[in-house]
Formats: sequence, structure tokens, C-alpha cells
Amino acid sequence: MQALKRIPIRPLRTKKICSIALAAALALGGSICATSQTVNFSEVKPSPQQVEWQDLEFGVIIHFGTNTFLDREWGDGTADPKVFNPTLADPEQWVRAAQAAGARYVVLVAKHHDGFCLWPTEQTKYSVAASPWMGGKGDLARMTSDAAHKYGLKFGVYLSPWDRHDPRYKDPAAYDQYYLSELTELAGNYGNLEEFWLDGAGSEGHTYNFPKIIETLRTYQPNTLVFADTGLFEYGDIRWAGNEVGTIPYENWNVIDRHGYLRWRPVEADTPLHNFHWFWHPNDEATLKSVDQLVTIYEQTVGRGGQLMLGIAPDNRGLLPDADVARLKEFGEALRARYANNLARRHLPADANTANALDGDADTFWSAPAGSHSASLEVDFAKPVTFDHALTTEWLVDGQHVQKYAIEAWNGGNWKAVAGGVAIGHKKMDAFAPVTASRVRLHILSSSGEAHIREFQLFQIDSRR
Ligand code: FUL
Repeated sequence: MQALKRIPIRPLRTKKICSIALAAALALGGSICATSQTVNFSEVKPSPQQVEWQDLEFGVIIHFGTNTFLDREWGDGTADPKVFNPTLADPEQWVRAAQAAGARYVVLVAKHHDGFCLWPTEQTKYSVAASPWMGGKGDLARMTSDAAHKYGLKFGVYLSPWDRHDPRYKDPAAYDQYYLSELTELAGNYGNLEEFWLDGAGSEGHTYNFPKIIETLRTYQPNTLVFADTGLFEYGDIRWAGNEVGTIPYENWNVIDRHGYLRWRPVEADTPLHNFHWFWHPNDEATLKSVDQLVTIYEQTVGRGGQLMLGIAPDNRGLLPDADVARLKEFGEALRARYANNLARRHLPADANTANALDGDADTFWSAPAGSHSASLEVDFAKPVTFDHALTTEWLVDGQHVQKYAIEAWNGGNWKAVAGGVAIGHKKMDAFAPVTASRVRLHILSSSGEAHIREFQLFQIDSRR
């Protein structure tokens, strides 16, 4: 099971915290070190990179290494590199399977906690270069980034700070240098990195020079989004959901106050395709998540305005098992089937502003009247429609504005709420008992500035199960 993701950072005197945080924030691309006295939550906006990343919605993280051959989850760093010998390693197969599920980016665990590197780094002998695979000439970072780009997916890396193999780990300054050199190779040689995963697991009690690590990353990858978990929040453009079961607690707000400074930090929820297992294990079919479980996970992550990061793991041949490939495909098909028939598209002619939220085009949006704090977006139909799900997406470039909303149906005499909530954010999915109506509205009950809605969609899903 997952250890609590925490890394102690270098102890700081109180008065220096803001300047160090500011340095880290600037290194992260110009974001603001602000206190709640100077900046209001609703005034904090995403960076262009965060806007683009949030639209990806769903990625996969790939675990593969000596653990795959030794039936382990957390290698202790003593495995002989010679055990790493996949005869059929094929990152294109991994990427195709991820794409069939609907994933739009791939993060490769280039080094897990056991220290074994999947690219032929010059910083240690403990890598694929010392394995029999491809005669020691293979490079899985290269093959995976090439495969991702070939199929139009974005690529990123995970480089574990915790290293159970390298002797320099005992000497924080020497290890920082080692880690920075590894990072420089990964950041400099494999094209654009969409996301950099900074995992705090296992690092309790170790001190790292994170400001320098982020500065180095930014030198070569100014647009990378840094995922950082609980203990490393100062460095992150993306935050951890706080669990690995695939659910984002609702309410989910993008702007978070941590230790007195506000930043836009969208959330990513990581969970493996096989319950509790990030790496492949023999005879592990029973842990494979069902399509229903995966759909629920999707709706409790992406459907709560966050990102889903699903763990996939090649087996000891270097291929995703057939059952996993089939499950990923079924999952993608189930999602597409659920959300294929947007009933709101059948609306009667509407004004151009309203039509922008009903056109299935994420690049257009409805705006509530300038300066308003409540408003309604109404959809009218020639004949009553029956629906049991709604999907609402907020245009976030100007900030997250909606703070309370209801979905209401006209019953001939009154508007009746069928669902509602507080945050909408990137995407909000609502499920409810079937309703039949010819007038439906998204009622913004409270917003910090005028609401902007990219899409308001209606579906009839449960009757088809
Ligand atoms: C955790 C690690 O300890 C797991 O092994 C896995 O890599 C997961 C994605 O992150 O913190």
C-alpha cells in the first residue's frame, strides 16, 4: 500500500518562507507568492500551461523495471540489472492501449525508488545499459517518448527522489548533484515534457534542494507542469488528490491556500489499473479493475473537475497483458458510449451566446451578463426529453467563478431542481433520477464574477445499462 506522500523540505526561518516560496514560484513560471490579505481566491487564474493540461483530462503512468521481473512493488535497490530482460518490449503497444482508453498523455517512471534507470544515463551504471535487453543499447525514455508523439499523446517523466540503490543518497548534497544531472538528461534529451512527477514517497527524513531541482527543470522545460504531492506543494503546478483509489473529494476548487499563499493548483488523482499494484505481478488477473469501477473512477475524478492518472504496467515480456489491453479498450468504449448522445444538441434555436454552451465545441462559451453574480442558461426543446445525467464545464481562463448552481427542469408550473452543487470547474458530472422536460436550465445561484460555461450537456445513460 501507499505510504503517506511527504518529504521534509529544508527547515526555513519564518521570515524567509515567503521569499523562498516566491523564488520557487517564479521558477515555476511566474506564478504569484501571495497572501490571503493581498489576493482573493477568485482573482487567481491558471497559467496557459495549466489551461492546456487541464483539457487533457486523462493520462497514464507506466511502471516497468527490475520489479517487473521480481514480483515486487518497492524494490530495495539490490536487484541485479541482468534480471531486466524483456524480449518483446514495445512502448507503441502501451501507447496504443492507453489511447484506446481515451488517455491523452503518458508519464514514464524513468526511475522508481529502487534507483534502476530506464534510460542509459551517464550518471550511474545502474540502468538498462547494464542489462541484457537490446544488448545494453536500449533506451525506454526514447522509445516511449517517440511512441507517445507518434500517436499524438503528450509525454512526461517521473524521476523518484527516493533512491534505494545509489550510495550518494546518504549524502544530501552529493545526491542533489546526482539527481540534478539525471534530471538534466531527461529534461534536455526527450522533447517537451508535459508533466514532471515529483513523488514524495519514501523520502521522510531526507533533505533535498528542491528550489534548485525546479530551477534546473525549468531551464530546459519552461512549460512542464510539476506534479507535487502533499509534502512538496510549494513546488507543484498540480496537486495530489490525497489518495490512490481514484476519487477526488468534492468540493474541488482549483485555487488552494497552502501556508498562506494562493496558487492555481488543479488536482490529479493517480490510481493503478490493477488494485494496489503499480508494477506487473504474475497471476494477478483478480486485481484488474472492472469497467464499472473504471467508469466510476472517471466520473469521480474527471467528473469532479480533476485529472485522472491511471497506472498501467507492462509484463515481463515488455507488453501490456492481453487482459489489460482489452480492459482499457472496453473502458474507452464505455465512456464514449455513455457520452455520445448529448441531448442538449437537439435544442430549439437559441441566441448566439446560449448556443455557445450547447454546440459541443469546447472553444466557445456562454457568458453571463458582465459583472453578474447569478444568471440562468436555459435550453428549450420542441418535444420533452428524458435525461438522467448532466455535464457542465466552466471556462477557467479568467478564473473559477461558479460557487453554487442548480440544474432545474420546468414541470409546467415551476422550476424544480434535479441536481446541484458548489464548484463546477473544469468539468462537473451530475447523475440523478430520470427527468422528462422540455425546458431545462443551469441556474448559477452564486458566482464570484460573471459565469462562463463552455458546455452544458444532458444525457440519458442509466436506461441503457
Ligand atoms: C507512489 C509510489 O510509492 C508508488 O510505487 C507509485 O510509483 C505511485 C505512482 O506513487 O508514491
